[in-house]
Amino acid sequence: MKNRITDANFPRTGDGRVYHLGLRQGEVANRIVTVGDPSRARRISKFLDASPEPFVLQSERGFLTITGKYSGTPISIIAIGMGIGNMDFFVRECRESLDGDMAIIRLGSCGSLVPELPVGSLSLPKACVGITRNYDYDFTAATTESSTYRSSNPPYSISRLVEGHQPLQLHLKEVTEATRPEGASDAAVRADFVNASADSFYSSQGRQTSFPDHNEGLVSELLERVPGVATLEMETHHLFHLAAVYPKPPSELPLKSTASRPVLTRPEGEISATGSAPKSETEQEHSRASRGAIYATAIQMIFAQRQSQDFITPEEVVLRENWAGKACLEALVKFNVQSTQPDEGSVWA
Ligand code: R1P
Repeated sequence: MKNRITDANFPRTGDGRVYHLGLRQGEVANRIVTVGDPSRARRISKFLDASPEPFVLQSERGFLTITGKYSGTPISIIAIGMGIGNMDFFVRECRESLDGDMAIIRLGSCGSLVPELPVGSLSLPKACVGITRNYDYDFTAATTESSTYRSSNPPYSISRLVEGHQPLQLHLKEVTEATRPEGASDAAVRADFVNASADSFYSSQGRQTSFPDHNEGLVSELLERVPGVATLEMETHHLFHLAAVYPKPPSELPLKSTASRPVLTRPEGEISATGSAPKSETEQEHSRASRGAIYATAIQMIFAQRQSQDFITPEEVVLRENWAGKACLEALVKFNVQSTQPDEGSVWA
């Protein structure tokens, strides 16, 4: 950390940069594609307009932001690494660096639990559950009875469902189908499955290691308890959860051709997103409303098939990252996000 931080509640540098992503207002756009892997972000950024030259910021904590324009519309591609914690930093710090609505698509990899999604397929989950390790369970216990998963103190907790933004999901599916490349003619593109996001790649995804994780029956339990669950990864549930607890977006799809919602403005004297955090509950509520809604969806590339044990090849990864990456950019720029971000002073101006 090189610069002095001015606020312990929501740490920022004196020039308005958030603590972990390193961004300040004007460096992140209202439309965002988020990925785990920085090389995936760089690959997708090749589709951005050449002018203005995309802005690139690698934060000290490893977050990579690339902001430019796609077909003339500002858009950011942000690599966040892995896990719930990093998704939390990403959503919160971007939200506080932007006014207006946000539309976020996570483009990630995942494992498949069902034959309908072989390696190389794409799944756009309609909803997610979270799977978390229960630290109050006695992991040193000798055995795990199958009934333990449904006991009052199970080793893992499976959350209730949270939905993504369905109009954005269906719009992205349509764009993905329309941009299918040669070489992927037989790849399934599904928008009818549920995803499970786990807090570990190993234990809470039912993988067996030398640790006593008491997870032998976890995947069967998940399939039994969550109708339509088909994929496992680590971040999408938290993205959907944070979007769902923000003021609700309208249920219809605000495509660019449709009438816009009125722009929410700040009252006289309210501080901007780069100022200190509001303190009272009313102020916080207003601050959320004035920032706008969060539209969130995801597109997942099946890298691993947990039944057949197949794993994707590097060539198949490149083809799918290019395909799905371009589809995310196309879908987002056709999405009528209410931006109150001024172009003036921004990196895309
Ligand atoms: C694990 O290998 C990582 O891959 C998946 C998981 O969610 C986890 O982050 O997603 P990404 O490919 O986007 O990182």
